[in-house]
Amino acid sequence: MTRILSGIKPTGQLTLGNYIGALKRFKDFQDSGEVFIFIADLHALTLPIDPEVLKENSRDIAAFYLASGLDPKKATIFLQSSVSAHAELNAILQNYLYMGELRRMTQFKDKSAKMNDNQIGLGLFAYPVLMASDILLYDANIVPVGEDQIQHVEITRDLVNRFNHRYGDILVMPKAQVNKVGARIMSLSDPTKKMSKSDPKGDIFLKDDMKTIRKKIMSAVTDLGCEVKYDPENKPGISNLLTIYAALSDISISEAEERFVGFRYGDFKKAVADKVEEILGPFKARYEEILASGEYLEVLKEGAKKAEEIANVTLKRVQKAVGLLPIE
Ligand code: ATP
Ligand code: LTN
Repeated sequence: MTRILSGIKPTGQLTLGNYIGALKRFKDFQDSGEVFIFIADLHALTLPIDPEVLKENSRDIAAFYLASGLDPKKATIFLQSSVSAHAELNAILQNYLYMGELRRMTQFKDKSAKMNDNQIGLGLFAYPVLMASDILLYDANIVPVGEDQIQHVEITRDLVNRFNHRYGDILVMPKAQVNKVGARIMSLSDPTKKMSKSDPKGDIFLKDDMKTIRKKIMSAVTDLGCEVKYDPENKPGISNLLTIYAALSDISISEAEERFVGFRYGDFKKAVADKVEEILGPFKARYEEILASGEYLEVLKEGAKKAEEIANVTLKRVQKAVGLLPIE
């Protein structure tokens, strides 16, 4: 059976970009494969974060996972830090990715750009090693992510080739899978930049109230001209809104374009706001309920048990392959 794995790091409040690029899609896999969805809390430590904020963000993501339609009977939902095999595999795999290739990672370059060497933690630099460990522990075949994470899955693939070449057929080759529509949602205030939870300008947060969300959409930056047309180069603002509408309606960009022929920008924005409200309204209500009930705690406990069983099998296989002496 196909294994699907993905995670979100609890570094900040989740955005509409996280919802469209990742969260919304996870449930689609749970009837056709074995799904592992986790909260990448160890990854959240790669940049300074307040402990209380980290805890709150982690709870939020757990509740958002359940609100998105993930069913804990079908999908294994867990915290990265509660399965120690992630850290143990990391300790082995860090020897099979090299400084030169890690230094070329776009995420590392972006996040470290404004820091000097005495501020950049080793974890930020070695981020892809832990991410590779997350993926490889579960023999994942498919990794659904937004566009920005493709590079990290690619370096995981390089690692698999290198490792298997040396030790035989030990690790399973994963593949990134990105959305056809909405792999990169842009900021509403600067549509040339990714909507990102750690750079919250022009973001729609999933925890914003509906009124605020509508206001943000109505004041989104648009472009010269008056035609609602998909043209990311010349009309990045309108193209971004069209992408949001199409992704949330599960239609193609050209179908979305057809719906808005002859619309003024203002009316088009109102239709986008209505669509966002139609989808996020019930989703947010479910999230509130789940958070208040505390049911996510039991889900995370059960998830950790199931995840651990599978992860430990892979860990043993890797330990044996590299020559760590088995004593059982
Ligand atoms: P940070 O700002 O802390 O780097 P982020 O908002 O980029 O965070 P991640 O935790 O890195 O969020 O991403 C969770 C998932 O959401 C990943 O699969 C990522 O590719 C996806 N994602 C993040 N931002 C967007 C976006 N703007 N459009 C589409 N997908 C996105
Ligand atoms: N790096 C990812 C979060 C993440 C992840 C993973 C995604 C950590 N480990 C394994 C997929 C598979 C991010 O920033 N979104």
